Amino acid sequence: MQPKTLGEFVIEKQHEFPYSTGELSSLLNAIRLAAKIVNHYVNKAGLVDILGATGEINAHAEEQQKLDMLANKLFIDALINREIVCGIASEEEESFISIAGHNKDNTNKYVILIDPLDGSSNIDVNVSVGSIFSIYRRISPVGTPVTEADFLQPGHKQVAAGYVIYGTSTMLVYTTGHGVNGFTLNPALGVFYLSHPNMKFPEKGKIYSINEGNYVHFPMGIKKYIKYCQEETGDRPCTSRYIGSLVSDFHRNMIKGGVYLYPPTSKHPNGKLRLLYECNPMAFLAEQAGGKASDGNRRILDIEPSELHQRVPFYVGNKEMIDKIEEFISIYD
Ligand code: AHM
Ligand code: MG
Repeated sequence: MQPKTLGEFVIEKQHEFPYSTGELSSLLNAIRLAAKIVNHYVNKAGLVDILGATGEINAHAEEQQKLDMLANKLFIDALINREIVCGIASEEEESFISIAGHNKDNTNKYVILIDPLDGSSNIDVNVSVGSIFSIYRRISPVGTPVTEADFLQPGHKQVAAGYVIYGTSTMLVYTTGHGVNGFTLNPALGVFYLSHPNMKFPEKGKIYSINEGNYVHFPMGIKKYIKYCQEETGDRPCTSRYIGSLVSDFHRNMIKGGVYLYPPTSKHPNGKLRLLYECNPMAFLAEQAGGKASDGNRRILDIEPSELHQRVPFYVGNKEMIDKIEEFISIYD
């Protein structure tokens, strides 16, 4: 039997939301379209002039890559054109965009936060990158311009979250709080098919993913944890795998079992990853797949955000392994 398409799946699952008006389904369909458009360009990188840096610096004082900026524009355009959200915040934009402010008739109730192209240091070398999205119900009144508070909600309030991975194949993986499902793009047809239903972390994990080049700057608990992973005992030593692209590292670890770590370093004393665009959506997916996400002491999804581009230390993956990381942090830091 032909597997379900993403479009069919979204409609079939609409009943999981009581009083659903179909708005979230339409939004997921707009993301599906944006993902296909970005995929089209990512696949052409190298053939057209979209590799390299723009010469501009983004909201985080990092060099912007051309493909970063293009993906940002493509996502924002796809969402604005379909008039399906009332506000957008992007890792690449200084401030949020209020769509309700532009269009008085906009009665949409969802805001979306995106990291349009994550892992951008991998773009020029043909290694997997991804897009991440996170969706909330607005808290300000419908029909008025959105406010920053609509975006600064704790992660446990997310209505849906997911990522697109542009890898050996392109996949869209998402959750609406009823498990995690993965869809693979058939590039010949331009259709996503359900290929990974009900994704779960294996109970035991063996992979740890961390930029060990920063070792000397890690907190003592993390240094000790890495050594613990390398010891010849029980189900260890573990395997080290690090792509440097959160989406790809997370995706592999969810399928094979492992953890991703980005601790505080001297360069990034609060960690490098952004709570709203990267950590919250991945944490929601992780929990829905039986895993765990922590900043070392707290559940990521319980953190009350204070600013749009806030960074946090991030540990995500197999529950047992994250428990161990928290234990090491509590003992040594
Ligand atoms: P980006 O959003 O600028 O691409 O940065 C986020 C990325 C993650 O995908 C990745 O895991 C991490 O930064 C890699 O950082 P580093 O190069 O310091 O190891
Ligand atoms: Mg990113």
